[in-house]
Amino acid sequence: MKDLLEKMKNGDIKSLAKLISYLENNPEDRFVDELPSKGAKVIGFTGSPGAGKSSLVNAVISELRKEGFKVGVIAIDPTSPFTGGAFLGDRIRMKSHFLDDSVFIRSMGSGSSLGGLNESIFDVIKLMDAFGFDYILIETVGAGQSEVDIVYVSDIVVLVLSPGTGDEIQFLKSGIMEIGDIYVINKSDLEGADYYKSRLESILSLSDIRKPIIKTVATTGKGVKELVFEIKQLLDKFQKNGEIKKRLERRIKKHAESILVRKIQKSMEEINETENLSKLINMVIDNICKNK
Ligand SMILES: Nc1nc2c(ncn2[C@@H]2O[C@H](COP(=O)(O)OP(=O)(O)OP(=O)(O)O)[C@@H](O)[C@H]2O)c(=O)[nH]1
Ligand SMILES: [Mg+2]
Repeated sequence: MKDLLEKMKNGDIKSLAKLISYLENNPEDRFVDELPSKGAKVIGFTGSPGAGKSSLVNAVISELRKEGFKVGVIAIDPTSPFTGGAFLGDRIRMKSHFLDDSVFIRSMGSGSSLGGLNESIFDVIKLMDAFGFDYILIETVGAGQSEVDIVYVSDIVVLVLSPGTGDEIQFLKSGIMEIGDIYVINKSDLEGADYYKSRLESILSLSDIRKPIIKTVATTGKGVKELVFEIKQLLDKFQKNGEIKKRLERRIKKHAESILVRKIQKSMEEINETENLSKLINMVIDNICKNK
């Protein structure tokens, strides 16, 4: 383990991959907590299935690479039968970066305890940060709870929309609109993109939401430079006004919560007390303290 860590710190990407696998199987081992942060920026990409998240992440990687940044990518790999094909699609859309040593793409299963995200995502982010990636891009599944939970792991959330889908109404109802810090209207080469943008603006003004809206064509890279610029501007603003720190604290709390929930669930399975509520609670607490 020490060996792997040393190698990883020296930029060995295979050791990073091995450590991630180890962590996924041994969440109790907290060695990552000792690793110092190198200040990687975590950007979440969320939105409807097929909106173009993978294509956009791919284009953002290209833009960041042009500027010499190292980029780590986490693609949440859906285990649901409805979206089972998406993972392969994600990898195919990002394949132009497979031979680039400064880009590392990792898939992760979607979780059960923490909504749509796997608990180990927190540690994978820490490892990627310690490895020295400047940016860590996370793509969510595009359906369900992972959309909402992305907010707990990201410094900034990019919400990817596409014209003609009507999903903005759905997002508004489910609170997803609020978690987006930047809205992207992708597929803006399609007919109706301008109409979609003005409709979006009027819906947002009714809800008093004021966020940057950027039009992109992920497949050609159009608008992506502007998006990256906007991301950097916002990161800078959030750094100065304390928002990044607040979000990091929220991330740590959520991580602690997910570890505790898992411990509680495990204890519950081990204890056969069902008659007395207080006794059960005390036994679970004792058990957790004992197995700390
Ligand atoms: N015309 C057009 N097509 C696009 C654009 N961006 C992506 N697409 C296409 O839209 C389809 C879905 O793109 P993906 O990038 O896989 O979308 P996604 O949101 O990652 O999809 P899931 O991961 O399956 O939810 C693909 O056929 C892309 O080529 C765009 O800007 N314009
Ligand atoms: Mg995708």
